Amino acid sequence: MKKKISIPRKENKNIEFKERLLSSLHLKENKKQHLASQMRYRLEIGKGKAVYILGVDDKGKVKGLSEFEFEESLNVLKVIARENNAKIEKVEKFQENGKVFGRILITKVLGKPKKQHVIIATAGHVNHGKSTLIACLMTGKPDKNGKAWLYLDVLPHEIERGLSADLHYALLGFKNNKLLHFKNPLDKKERARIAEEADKIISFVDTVGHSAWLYTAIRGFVGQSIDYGLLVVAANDGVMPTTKEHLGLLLAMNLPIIICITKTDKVSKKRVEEVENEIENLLKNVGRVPFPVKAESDIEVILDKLEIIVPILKTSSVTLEGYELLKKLLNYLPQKEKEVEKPFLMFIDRIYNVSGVGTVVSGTIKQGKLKAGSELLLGPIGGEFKKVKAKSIQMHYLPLEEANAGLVVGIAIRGVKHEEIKRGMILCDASIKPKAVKSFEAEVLVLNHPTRIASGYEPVIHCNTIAEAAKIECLNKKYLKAGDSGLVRFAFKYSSHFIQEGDKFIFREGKTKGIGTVTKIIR
Ligand SMILES: Nc1nc2c(ncn2[C@@H]2O[C@H](COP(=O)(O)OP(=O)(O)OP(=O)(O)O)[C@@H](O)[C@H]2O)c(=O)[nH]1
Ligand SMILES: [Mg+2]
Repeated sequence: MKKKISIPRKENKNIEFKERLLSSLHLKENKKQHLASQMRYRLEIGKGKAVYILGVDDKGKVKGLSEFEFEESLNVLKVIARENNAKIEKVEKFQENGKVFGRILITKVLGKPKKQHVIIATAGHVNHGKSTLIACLMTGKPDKNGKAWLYLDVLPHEIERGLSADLHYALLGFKNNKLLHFKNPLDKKERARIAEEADKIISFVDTVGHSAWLYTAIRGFVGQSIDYGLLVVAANDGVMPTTKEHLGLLLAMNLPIIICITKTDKVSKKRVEEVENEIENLLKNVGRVPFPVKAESDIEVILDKLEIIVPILKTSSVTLEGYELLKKLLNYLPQKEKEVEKPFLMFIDRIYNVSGVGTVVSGTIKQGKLKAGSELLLGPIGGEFKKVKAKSIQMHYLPLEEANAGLVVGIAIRGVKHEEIKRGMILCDASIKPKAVKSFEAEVLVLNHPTRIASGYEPVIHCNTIAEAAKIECLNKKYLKAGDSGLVRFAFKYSSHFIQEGDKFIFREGKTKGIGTVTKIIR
């Protein structure tokens, strides 16, 4: 063991200080992913090499560890390195006053890394540039003629009116920290190639801003198991009613949020700052911390704090201002915890009839993993679950033999008629023993209501991909006003659905909005 070490005075570039790493804390899925992101960042800056100084605090002060603590920390680093397809190359151990500290060199391993996957839903007022932003990220080219949104809005009535009217899925792929650009985002072969080549995939769920389709936006936020919300605010209009409404919904789902001010090319610098202030005030009022991202080094600071901190970036799809920073942020965005070990479960979002393939259902895998060829259950169909077979699986047009929780997939199924399947039904492993639920109890919070909610009131419930009217019975209070919380019983009006204790949902009717958590299944 060496006696002396010259440790760098502070963290910078590819050097990271860590006082101590505990398996019980730092290997928990969320924490692990944050540390993995941080290492990914250090490795990129160090061109495949990162240096970790163990036993030293953030400020560079030597704290020292016991032999046991040092070995444990080293083991944690090993696991984190593996997440990044990297390994511990060299360990130098030093001693000071009977305590150990050390310098660990981590290097990238060549070969195919583990694929990372993140799902982001866009949010924001109509025409504020959600679809354009995604399209320009995909092509890497400025939107010179204002037509880039056509890569997302492909339905005839969307093209005609220039408005998004349904959810659209898009894909960004990073390989070795570089964004893989599309020649044509509509080309299915190109999509499949990028999905295959990328070591990090971002699936975008592009939602809609027009208030007439609020239910579709909610389906985007609630039904697709999303990891982050990307809220856009156009610099000319500033914060609009839908901006606030969508922000409220993302917060209700407890999602980390990224904000892009768009269309900065259209207004003066002063106006952009005004809008930035407006956004900052809005965030402070809802208990999140705004953080204007100005340089690459800002990204590193916020990566493990996105539950509270909201990065704000200034962008233009005409000049591509802000895109480099946005791409960096997206590349390092930590993957979220997924329940891969549980039995397979997916809520069906869309149903297609594909010629030559048959019935295909799509959605985001909520938990577990699926192997092509598996026997599954689908329903409830008239209160029952039917046996089906998953013939094949695709992700962004790329055929897969197996797919894990968090992936947006299309699954070709056999065993049930196309017309019998509805959005909101599930596809699951039989071990779940699913039951159809007609009635349940929930703890709710009323966000907005003009008067008072009493028993008999019938809002629409949005839970996973389910959207159906349900009758309320107030259990512990006679009435619920805006801002009130209480215990209620819901009874679906028409069908029964697969609902589980702990499920979060949004309920809504006209201007009324509330959130809830299922506390008890009644059936
Ligand atoms: N000048 C300028 N125009 C932009 C920018 N981003 C979007 N636009 C234009 O704004 C209009 C609306 O853009 P979209 O991307 O369709 O907006 P959206 O938010 O997806 O709209 P909905 O999905 O209908 O809610 C289009 O005409 C775009 O060309 C920008 O950064 N600068
Ligand atoms: Mg759009």
